[in-house]
Amino acid sequence: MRKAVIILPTYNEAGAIEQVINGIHEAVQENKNWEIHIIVVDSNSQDGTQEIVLRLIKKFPRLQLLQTKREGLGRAYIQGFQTAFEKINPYLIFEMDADLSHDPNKILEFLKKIEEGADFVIGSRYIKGGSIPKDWGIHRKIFSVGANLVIRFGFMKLRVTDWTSGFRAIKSWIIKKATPHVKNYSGYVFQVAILDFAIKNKAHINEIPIQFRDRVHGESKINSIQYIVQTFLYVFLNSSFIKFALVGLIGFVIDFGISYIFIENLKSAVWVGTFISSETAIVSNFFLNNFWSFAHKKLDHKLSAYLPNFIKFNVVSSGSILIQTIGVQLASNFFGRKLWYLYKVILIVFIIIPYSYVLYNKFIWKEK
Ligand SMILES: Nc1nc2c(ncn2[C@@H]2O[C@H](COP(=O)(O)OP(=O)(O)OP(=O)(O)O)[C@@H](O)[C@H]2O)c(=O)[nH]1
Ligand SMILES: [Mg+2]
Repeated sequence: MRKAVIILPTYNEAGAIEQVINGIHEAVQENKNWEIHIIVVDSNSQDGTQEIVLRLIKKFPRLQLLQTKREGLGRAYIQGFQTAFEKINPYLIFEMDADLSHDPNKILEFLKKIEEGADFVIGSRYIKGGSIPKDWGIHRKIFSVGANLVIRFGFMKLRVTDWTSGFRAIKSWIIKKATPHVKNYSGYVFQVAILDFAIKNKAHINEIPIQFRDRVHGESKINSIQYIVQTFLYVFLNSSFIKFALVGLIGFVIDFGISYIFIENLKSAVWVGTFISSETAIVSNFFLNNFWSFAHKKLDHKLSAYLPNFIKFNVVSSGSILIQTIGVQLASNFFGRKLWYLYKVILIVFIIIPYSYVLYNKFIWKEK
């Protein structure tokens, strides 16, 4: 029988924790394939949460309590994972809120997805069948839906719909591998970091719908402003797509700057200035992408890897130039040439950026 550990982080959840633990036991008792343990990671609650858990431990032999300092949700999870590995050595770990927002009856559905081959199952509020509470205020809805959209588009990983969900089943190998990366994220952003790491390490991700219920007891621990800032910063610093777009912008400045120097200051022929500047921008883009945007898949340090890929990069870049040239000309013919710069911006944002990002990922910085 495979072992799974459900980690329940708690801070002042005395009003809910007993019902959560009872609910989990009821929900999983039918299952024959998994030996299920629970670790409550309590960060020094002052409302009697620990006393309730200690009483329940007498009834449930597979329930444990880990007492920690209050250092944020991410820290609590990391400590919970470590205890799980040391004491139980499970095949699978669940993350689950302890405030009754997550329905224990979904646990078997998560397990089924794992049995079918998933490595990382997310309980999603944003796929068909999933939901957020209807009575959430407009601010909270916008915050939750908006944050997920920013993350999805920021990483250009549209198929994962719920990045911030705290109801998940993750295979232990992923958590072990991810620990050095995520251990610095002590707050809620930890959830985004571990999922990003799992995707970059080719974990098989799957989602099941969950209906998120509002907490009935106790108070929210989330600090929204801190959470938004940390999450956006994380996406900004870790997204290949955003780095790739910035590299494009740097390339544009280099291209324009060198052209200007050659054509205006040195009075060279226009084609000479244009050729030198665009090729310099291509070379700089190639290396910035290799060592920064796509650093996690950078090319082998050999001429035989660099040369053909550099040629492909030139072909893709020439394609961009061709698309722009033809596109801006055609649009000008149809709509008049006055707004040529607008056509150019639209083409770059909606065609050139996606076109080159997809081709780079497919042909140059491939998944290894
Ligand atoms: N151990 C520990 N648990 C925490 C900490 N912060 C939050 N939690 C727990 O993590 C879970 C999720 O936190 P919540 O405050 O419910 O956050 P949320 O679900 O995003 O927001 P609401 O449900 O609206 O309050 C709950 O079980 C909390 O008790 C912490 O610093 N340490
Ligand atoms: Mg909650």
